[in-house]
Amino acid sequence: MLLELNDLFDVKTIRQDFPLLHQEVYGKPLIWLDNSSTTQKPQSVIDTLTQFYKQYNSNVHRAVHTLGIQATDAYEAAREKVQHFIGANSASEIIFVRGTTEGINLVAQTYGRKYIREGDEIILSTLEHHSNIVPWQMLAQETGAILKVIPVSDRGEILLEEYAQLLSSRTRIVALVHVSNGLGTILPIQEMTEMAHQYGARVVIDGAQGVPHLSVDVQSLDCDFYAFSGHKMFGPSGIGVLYGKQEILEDIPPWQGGGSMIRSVTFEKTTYEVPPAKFEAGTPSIADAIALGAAIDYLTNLGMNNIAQYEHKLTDYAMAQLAQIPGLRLIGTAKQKVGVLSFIFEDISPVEVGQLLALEGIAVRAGHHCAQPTMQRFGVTGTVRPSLAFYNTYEEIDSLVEVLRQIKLSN
Ligand code: 7TS
Repeated sequence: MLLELNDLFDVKTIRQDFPLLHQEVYGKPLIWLDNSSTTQKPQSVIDTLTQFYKQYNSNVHRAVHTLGIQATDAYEAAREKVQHFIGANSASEIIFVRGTTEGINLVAQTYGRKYIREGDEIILSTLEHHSNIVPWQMLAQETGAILKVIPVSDRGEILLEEYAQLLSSRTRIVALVHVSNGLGTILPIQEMTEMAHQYGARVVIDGAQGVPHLSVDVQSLDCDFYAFSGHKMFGPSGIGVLYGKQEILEDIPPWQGGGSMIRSVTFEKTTYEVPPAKFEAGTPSIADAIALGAAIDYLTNLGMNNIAQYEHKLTDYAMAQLAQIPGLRLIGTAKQKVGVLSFIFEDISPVEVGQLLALEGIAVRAGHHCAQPTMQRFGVTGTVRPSLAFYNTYEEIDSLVEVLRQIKLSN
């Protein structure tokens, strides 16, 4: 079976594209299992960044000279790559932001401020990252709106009947994570969006952990907004995307004011650009956006369906291996999940396990993963969280399991 998979998806060759993976830590080969925090970059992304600064560094949208035009063309070409990658209808629905966090704050501060009033309801799930909780809490505090939370099962799956009960004509926004960063659960976004739309609510998706692992099509999901981060999808940090439906982006006010987002300015009155420029005040992260385009080229070349298929098998293998370690409790066992392998040992703290793994060259995150309500639901303050990407191997899982067995034995 291993051979068949390797034929399909040649991980050994793929790993050659990631220079950082080939190093030792404490004399052991680095095993990068902290992909939900951030992913490593292929050479093509690194080269795209250097090439920009070496050959055509220039500001965008305001130059008449050659390099300025080159930079603008590359920046706008990256926008079109994002558009096609997530199946948006038009490039003007793609706003470059700093990351998922900024994307969600943008929606809360524009759509939210325009439409949310006292007594309106915003529905979230138990599985949200803090960046899809706090901006809504801040909005609720300002406006008098009420937050409602969808509970999850012991496996970490959304309880759809409970969600249906929470929806009403008072629901204005449903904000959901596509894939939980604490548990790996994939939410049934299409179905949940359809349910929300029956009540006229807008749906905001936190796609930070969706886009790196799944083939995403915003038009078939039919969500109103979808936010994600470049650094979690093999691109640079400091760049991310907010997708919004055209008619909504046209309707809502701008967020930050400044250069590039205006049509004309006088001291009496300013008129704004149309989207996406309306939401991109100031000089953007030009090189990072272009390099995000290179990451998308890389992913497209591998094929998101191939990636999802490989990761699915690797996840099943890892979950089965971890489940056999005595005293290990897996947290997050949804049927539909990506390779987030949260667990605890009842008698060793997650941070201690993380530190012991680090001494063996194995990088995982240990703690609450900025998802404290998720942790609380499972009665823990944190977990050890190995998280997979397509460049991880079966051998790396075997090493992880072996080290964990040793840690358990010697504690
Ligand atoms: N939403 C989810 C689901 C996330 O996993 C993260 C980051 C964010 C939003 C925020 O993304 P940012 O790029 O704006 O910071 N998650 C994690 C994590 O799981 N470990 O470190 C960061």
